[in-house]
Amino acid sequence: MAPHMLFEKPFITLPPNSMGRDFCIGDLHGCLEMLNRLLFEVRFNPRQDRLFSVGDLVHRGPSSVECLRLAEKPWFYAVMGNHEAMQMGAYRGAISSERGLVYSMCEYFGPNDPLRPGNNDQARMEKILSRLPLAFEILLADGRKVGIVHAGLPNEWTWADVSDMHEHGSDLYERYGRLQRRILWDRSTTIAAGIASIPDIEKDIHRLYPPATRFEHELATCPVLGLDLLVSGHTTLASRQPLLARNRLHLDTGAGMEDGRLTLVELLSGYYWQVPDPRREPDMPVTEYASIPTTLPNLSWLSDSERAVLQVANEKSRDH
Ligand SMILES: [Mn+2]
Repeated sequence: MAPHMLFEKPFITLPPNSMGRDFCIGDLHGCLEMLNRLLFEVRFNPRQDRLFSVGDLVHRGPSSVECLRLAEKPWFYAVMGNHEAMQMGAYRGAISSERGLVYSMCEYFGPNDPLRPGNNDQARMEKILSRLPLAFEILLADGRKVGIVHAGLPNEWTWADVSDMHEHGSDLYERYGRLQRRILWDRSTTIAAGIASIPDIEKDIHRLYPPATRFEHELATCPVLGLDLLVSGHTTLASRQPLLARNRLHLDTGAGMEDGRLTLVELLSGYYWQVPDPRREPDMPVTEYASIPTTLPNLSWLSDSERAVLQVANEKSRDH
């Protein structure tokens, strides 16, 4: 592994699944019980079916370690999320400690959190983390090419840029380092689609987008070139429903938050299933839906002038 690479293999291609179905799950955030409920509902068969994850297996929910260990199973394929990257950072020393508690951006429960650096399973967890790729490319049985990344892909990058990550030379380090950060943290296309929430944006906006340029480049959600479908998580949908914006499927419906849901989608059919948090609904009733919503939510948090710019930009990009 090159010294600047966090990933053993940043990009992995997989052939069609000739035996069974392909599912994708939104940000898990330690919610193993909710996942198991969904897998039971769809009669998931680990000997035939595959389950893809958009990352963020850990933090918030009660079973982070168990969720991370799913990545050791032969039927489970997860990309790295920003929470896995932060956890890796914590293991490598990017943490602070105060009054016996360890802080990072990892949202620990306290000194007994099993993910706290120095706890028993650290070597095993680090090994799992180091093997998570940044992107999967899979073929569906109908020939469609699907990409999976954690946060998304800004308009200015194509899928060819992503697939080239594993072949870059050192002169491209800065370019691809930038791409890797965006794949883990980006919200530009979710802002453009109107689905990044106000707190999300306030958290990131000053870091990623200086106020003067806030919406200049990011108002249009363009299709990802080189793919039929890009699946990602990271930005929590306030509607608690997945959203298909152009060929970008957004799946983070807030698992780990008390009012959140976990979403499982079957990639070929577009059917999806949702389960609520057991703190709110202890029986965890599963709801099945036959197609993914494509309607953008209302953009009430934008000013009138910003909404007008958004509309024009999206109309322009429709011709791409
Ligand atoms: Mn997340």
